[in-house]
Amino acid sequence: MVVKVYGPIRGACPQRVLACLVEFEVDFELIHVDLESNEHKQPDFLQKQPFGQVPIVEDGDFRLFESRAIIRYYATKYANRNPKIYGTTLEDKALIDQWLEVEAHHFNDMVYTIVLQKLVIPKMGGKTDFALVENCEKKLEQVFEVYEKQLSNNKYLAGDEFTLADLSHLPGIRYLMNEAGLGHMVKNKKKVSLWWNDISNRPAWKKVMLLMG
Ligand SMILES: N[C@@H](CCC(=O)N[C@@H](CS)C(=O)NCC(=O)O)C(=O)O
Repeated sequence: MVVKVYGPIRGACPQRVLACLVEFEVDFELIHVDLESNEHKQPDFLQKQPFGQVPIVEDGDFRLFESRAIIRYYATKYANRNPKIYGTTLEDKALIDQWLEVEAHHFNDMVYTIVLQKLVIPKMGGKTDFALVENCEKKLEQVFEVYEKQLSNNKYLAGDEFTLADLSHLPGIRYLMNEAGLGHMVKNKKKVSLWWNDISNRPAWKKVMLLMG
């Protein structure tokens, strides 16, 4: 069964899902959703995703939104293909979930606001709130300090295996390194930088990057 993934390939949240599907060798079809023409706010789309956001997956009759719920679903569904990516014990899973929550609430909240303020708002003719950007960059720096410490004692965020917690950071860090012009935040931290080099060189992520073109 080919999984349908709705979303633009450039979107960070769709990329999180694609990285996971490629890791698990799940066949998918990407269905482009044009955010610029507000396709995601039209009644047809809102019927599938009531908040008008991407991504959504359709797997036969089963439909799911929220990128982190989607990656947990596929990591559980295909656990036999890569058991370590979402842990094999209750405690491993709990630690992976802990770092997934850190990614969603400490890391992503800051990256999302920075990208919105620096890239999206000006494109729509609005003005960047530079004080807000500065505040987010300060908070993000603190997050990276925590990561530096964690990665000094562990190869990956949740231990010595690559997990969903690491995977979930790929799209956000890619934005920071590229469009947001904040690559120094990663490169200045020895362990974070090594970690990024490692996870961004995984064949699955490279395939997603090829799709992005
Ligand atoms: N928590 C959601 C966030 C989804 C989200 O913010 N998607 C963005 C693209 S990465 C979007 O649809 N933006 C357009 C909008 O919110 O109107 C998830 O992880 O799936």
